[in-house]
Amino acid sequence: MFETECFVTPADTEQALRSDVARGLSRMPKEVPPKWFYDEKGSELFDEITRLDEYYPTRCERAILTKYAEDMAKSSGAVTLMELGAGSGDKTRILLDALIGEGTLQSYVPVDVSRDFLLDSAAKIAADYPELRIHAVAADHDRHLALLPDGERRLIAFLGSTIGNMAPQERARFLGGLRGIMGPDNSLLLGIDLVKDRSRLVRAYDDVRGVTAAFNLNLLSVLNRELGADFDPMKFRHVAVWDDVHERIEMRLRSTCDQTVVLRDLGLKIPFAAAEEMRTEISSKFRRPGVQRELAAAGLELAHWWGDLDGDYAVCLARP
Ligand code: AVJ
Repeated sequence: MFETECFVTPADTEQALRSDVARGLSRMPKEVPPKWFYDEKGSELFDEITRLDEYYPTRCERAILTKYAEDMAKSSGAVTLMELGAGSGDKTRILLDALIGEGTLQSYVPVDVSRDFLLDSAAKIAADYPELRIHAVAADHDRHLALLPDGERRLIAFLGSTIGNMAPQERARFLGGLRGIMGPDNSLLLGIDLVKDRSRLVRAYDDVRGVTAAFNLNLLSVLNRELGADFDPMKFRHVAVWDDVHERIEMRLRSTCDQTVVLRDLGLKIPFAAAEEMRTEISSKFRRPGVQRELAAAGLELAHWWGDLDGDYAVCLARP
């Protein structure tokens, strides 16, 4: 079996949702953070997205890990692998196998904000890697970095280019927080989606089958269920646009008419004008010099960069 530690509670999660939504819907433009996409339906839809032809990041990252995992293992020499956003899938296993093959790995610390998903992932890994010490931690990497267990020669993996969901200031705070918990023998492995042809980027977030549209609209069902809201998904449209200034995809939900939405549990009545858009996610895309600068500003040195042949995606290793 495996150890578990829990820093997020249902009450804590509910409070975080309430304050995120109350604050976000009072902003102009309105916005709701993407962390709330991932209820059970949202997680299933995201899994489906990762298999779409248009959505290249997952398969690009998997191919890079498959090709260079041994180099990553040699470069890190990790005794502990900590994964922010616990996988149970093939990418986690590629890293575990390479680190075990290097003869250094002793423990795996999956970290995820969803306790159920975390325990399910950890159980699957524990079954397949009985020799590993597994310490599953239910925590929110936005708030609990300093509480995470320490680890000698630790490799912290933050894959999927999920760092792209953060705006620059948030990234600076997050990278600074990571630097704050990294000892001199720790390293950071980051998945990085790169700037590319605008039409490919938009298609990756607005697929022809409408899976991403369903993923985006599912957020309204989450808010209806968790906050007693009366969003009508038929009165919103999925929008994915490329913001050339900030070099990021933005996903939004556009109101099709003048309407008012009641969020009973927050005591709010929120007006939406026809064509008004509520932002639900940013997915920043990166260039290597910019990544180097952001890591350096956080006190981290870009030590390795493993890219795919088409220049679509990269996985990099950074050290204090
Ligand atoms: C899981 C956050 C990396 O931003 O590409 C996929 C989520 N959103 N399709 C991303 C997502 C729309 C994904 N991350």
